[in-house]
Amino acid sequence: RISFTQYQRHSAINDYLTELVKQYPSIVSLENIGQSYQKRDMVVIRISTGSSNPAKPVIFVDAGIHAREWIAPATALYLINQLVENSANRYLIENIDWIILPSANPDGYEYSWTNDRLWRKTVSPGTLCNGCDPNRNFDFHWMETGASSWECSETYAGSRAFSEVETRNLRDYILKTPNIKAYLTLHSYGQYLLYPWGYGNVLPSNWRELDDLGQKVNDAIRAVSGTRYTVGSSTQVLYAAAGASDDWAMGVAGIDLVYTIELPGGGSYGFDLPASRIQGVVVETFEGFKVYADYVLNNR
Ligand code: 0X9
Ligand code: ZN
Repeated sequence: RISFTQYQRHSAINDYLTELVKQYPSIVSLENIGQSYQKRDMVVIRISTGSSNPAKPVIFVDAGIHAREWIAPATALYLINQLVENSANRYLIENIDWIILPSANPDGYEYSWTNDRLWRKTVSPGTLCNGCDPNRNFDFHWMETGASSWECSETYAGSRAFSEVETRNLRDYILKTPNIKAYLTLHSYGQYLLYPWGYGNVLPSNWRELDDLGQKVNDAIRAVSGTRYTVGSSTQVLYAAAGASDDWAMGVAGIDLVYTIELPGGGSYGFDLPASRIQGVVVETFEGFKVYADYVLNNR
């Protein structure tokens, strides 16, 4: 079974998904959305009790866009675990379909296990340096702010928008999937609930709604553990950076509830949160997912 006392390799994540589809075929289905540059499978899990409602809302969650942010895939795995294996959470899948991509940059993730714990990017070969920051590679205000055209930079945006197969796979899957009402992308670290826009100091028309909902999520998380998040637009509370998946999900895919969740940090570098802290983070964050689900249910 799956453990939350340790981090999981990419293959163990996919093995768990395969195990779930065998054990719970009536509520779980898998789709391989394409392979990474090094031919690892990128697998999404759809969790649903099925429905007669053709417009059943979907919440899409991804994790692991940045390789070193190991707590993100762990949090996605716990969400999957709770939605599928804990019958007390049945109500969360009866009226909402969840689609979760727990490992969005598998090559980078594996490289952060085997070669460089602090690897952030993809691993596609360059001339001087390898890899591109997938969260600067999306085609919305690409390369305008907070991104680099130097391939050795940690925020290298790529030779062109969607130069990376991993970001193209994610793009194509989101664009072909109907009824996505919320897009949540898991990162670390810093305890931020970030909404668009991240490309510059402008706000989307529904920013008050995004702010209010973010505050509700923060309240729910704080109530379980005391952990406090800062809520705001990426540009206003963090920094401006264009070409990220969140801005693209809103600006191009047209999803209007969009958040980058920067989970808590720890360890020596912030990204290397000790495994002993996984349990606390995943449990408190699950309370936040419930708030998103309630909101989508009642307002979309
Ligand atoms: O810089 C990023 O890509 C994210 N922070 S991280 O430390 N995980 O790298 C923040 C992205 C926020 N969204 C936008 N700037 N659009
Ligand atoms: Zn990140």
